[in-house]
Amino acid sequence: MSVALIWAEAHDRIIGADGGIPWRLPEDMRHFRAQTSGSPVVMGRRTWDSLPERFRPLPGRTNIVVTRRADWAAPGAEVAHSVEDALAAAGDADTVWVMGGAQLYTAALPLADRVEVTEVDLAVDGDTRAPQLGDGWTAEHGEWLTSADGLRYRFVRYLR
Ligand code: NAP
Ligand code: VY7
Repeated sequence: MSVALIWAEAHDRIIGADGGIPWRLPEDMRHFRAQTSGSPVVMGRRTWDSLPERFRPLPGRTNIVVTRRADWAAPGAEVAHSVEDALAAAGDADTVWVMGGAQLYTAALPLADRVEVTEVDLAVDGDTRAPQLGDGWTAEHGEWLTSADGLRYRFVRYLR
């Protein structure tokens, strides 16, 4: 099984603010949906809470939520109490996607062989940052693109 991480980051690796994502980039949401469709997704409980209710669970994917709370449950969510439990819940899927947030990325990074980063060319305040990948990764950089709103972004794939 491949363990893949996927996030979108602004300048200074900012990925979140006040429990949400501090920009709107529909092109990235489509990229996220296309990448993860048909595969299990693993997320931290705060990221589950950040999804608008009408998108929970994310359709077409087994949604596995990691929490330390013994009594936590939500309709459409499979509960796991560690990253290892979450990967076991993913069964024999080819790829399991860790979709955030920062706590989950940090916990899953040692197990990951692939990271899909959307770089957003935006300086924005936030309170949550993506982890630094460290050495040993090979990067493939996509071309810079411009969204319908005028925001510049590109897709970068890291493999090891
Ligand atoms: P998070 O990683 O989504 O969730 C943290 C929670 O996960 C913890 O409070 C705990 O839940 C549980 N948890 C963490 N580590 C655990 C472990 N080892 N074992 C068991 N449970 C564990 O939270 P976050 O780091 O604060 O990230 C949320 C922010 O990131 C939001 O602003 C969100 O919008 C943003 N985000 C951005 C992107 C992006 O691509 N830009 C993607 C996803 C999320 P309990 O408290 O229930 O025990
Ligand atoms: C998380 C949403 C958040 C707010 C409103 C709608 C990359 C992203 C994430 C996480 C962007 C989100 C959504 C978007 C996905 C839709 C459902 C509605 C779907 C990540 N690169 N970008 N993120 N949804 N982990 N990595 O926007 O979701 O997939 O069906």
